[in-house]
Amino acid sequence: MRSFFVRDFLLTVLFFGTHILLAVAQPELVDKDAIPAAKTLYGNLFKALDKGIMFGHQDDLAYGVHWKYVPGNSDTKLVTGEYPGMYGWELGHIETDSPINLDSVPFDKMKEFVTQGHKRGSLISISWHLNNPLTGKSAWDPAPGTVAAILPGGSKHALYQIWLDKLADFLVSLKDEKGNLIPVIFRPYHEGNGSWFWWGKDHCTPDEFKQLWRSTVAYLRDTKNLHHLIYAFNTDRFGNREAFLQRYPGDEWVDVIGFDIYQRELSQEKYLAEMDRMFSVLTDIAFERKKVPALTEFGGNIHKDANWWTGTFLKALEKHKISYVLAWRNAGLKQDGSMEYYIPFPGEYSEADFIKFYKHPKMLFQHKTDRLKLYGKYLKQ
Ligand code: BMA
Repeated sequence: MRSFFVRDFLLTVLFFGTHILLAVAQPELVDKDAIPAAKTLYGNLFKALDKGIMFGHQDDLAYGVHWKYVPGNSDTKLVTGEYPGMYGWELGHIETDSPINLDSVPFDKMKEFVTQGHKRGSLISISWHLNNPLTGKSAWDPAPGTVAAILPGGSKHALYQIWLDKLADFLVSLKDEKGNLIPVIFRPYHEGNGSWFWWGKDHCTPDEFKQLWRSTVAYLRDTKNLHHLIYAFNTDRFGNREAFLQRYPGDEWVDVIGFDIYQRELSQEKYLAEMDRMFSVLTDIAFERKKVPALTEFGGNIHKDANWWTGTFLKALEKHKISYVLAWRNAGLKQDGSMEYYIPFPGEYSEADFIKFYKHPKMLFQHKTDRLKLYGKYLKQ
C-alpha cells in the first residue's frame, strides 16, 4: 500500500513537472485559440533563433527589376539560385474592393504566391498600407483625427469595421493545397513612431494608437474568429527603449517585435552604430518579454557600395539573434521615373557580394529554412 502511494506521488510529480516545464518553455500567442499550426510555427520561430536569420524579400515572386509575373521567377533566385526563406506581401487597397493592391499585385495571384512560399517551408509576413478611412485618400494622407474617427464611437468606426471584414475575408482565404489555413505574420500599423502615415506619431496620441491596435486585433480574433495570425508590431528607426515602447500596445497584444530601417543618408559607420544600438534594445526587450525579434523591413545603399551585403549588413547582423530580415520590394523603374530596388538582380552592382552573403552559414534562404521545418513538429532543442 505504502509503495503504491510513493509510486503515485512520483508519477504525479513527473506528470505535472513536465507540464509546468512545457508551460514555461512554450511562448504564448496573442491568440490563445490559435490553430495548432500557428502555435507550432511560433514556438519554432524561437527555436530557429539559434539556427540563423531567415532572409526575406517583399513581393519576391510577383515581379523583379526586369520582369513581371513570370511563373517561378524571383530576383533572389536569379542571382543566388535559391528562393528566399521568407516572403513579404502587402494588402493595401483590399479595403477598396480593388482586385490589385497598391503596388499593382493582383490579390488572386498573391494568394497563389503565399501558398507556394508556404509549400517551400518559408515564412509569410503581411503588411497593410490601408487608405485613410476619413478622407479616402492614401495611407500617407495624415488628416488630423483619423485614428479617433475609427475608434469605437467615432464617425468612421462602422466603415473601418467593413474594411476589417474585407481584410479578414482575404486573410482567411490563405490556404495550402489541402485547404488548411496558412499561419501568417500580420504586421499592420507599422512605423508608428514616424509621422508619414495617418496612424503616425503626430496624428494620434500613444493611447489612441494602442486602442487602435488592440481593437483591431480583438475584432479580427474575437469577432471575425481568425486564428491563424501572429501579430507583429514594429517602429521605424528609434531613439531608445522608451521611444520603442511608447506606442507598444502591450505584451498580450503582440507576438513579434521589430523595426524598419533604410540606410539612405547614413554613412556606413553611423549605420552600423545605429543597427547595433537598436538591435541590442530590440533583443533585450524581446527576450525579457518572450517576443520574436525581427528586422521587419530594410533597404541598404547597395547601388553605391558593391560590398554592402557582407561589408555592412552582415556586420550589423552578426552579433545579434534576429529571426528574419525583410528586404523591401524590387519595384524597378516606377511611373515617377525613379528606380526602387533593395536586392540585386542579374548584372546589378552588388550581385557578387550578395552571393557571398547568401552563402554565409548564418543566412537562411529557402533550403536552410525548409530544413528547419517551421510548420512541422517542434524543433529539437
Ligand atoms: C514604399 C514604396 C512604395 C510602395 C509602398 C507600399 O516603401 O515601395 O512604392 O507603394 O512601400 O508597398
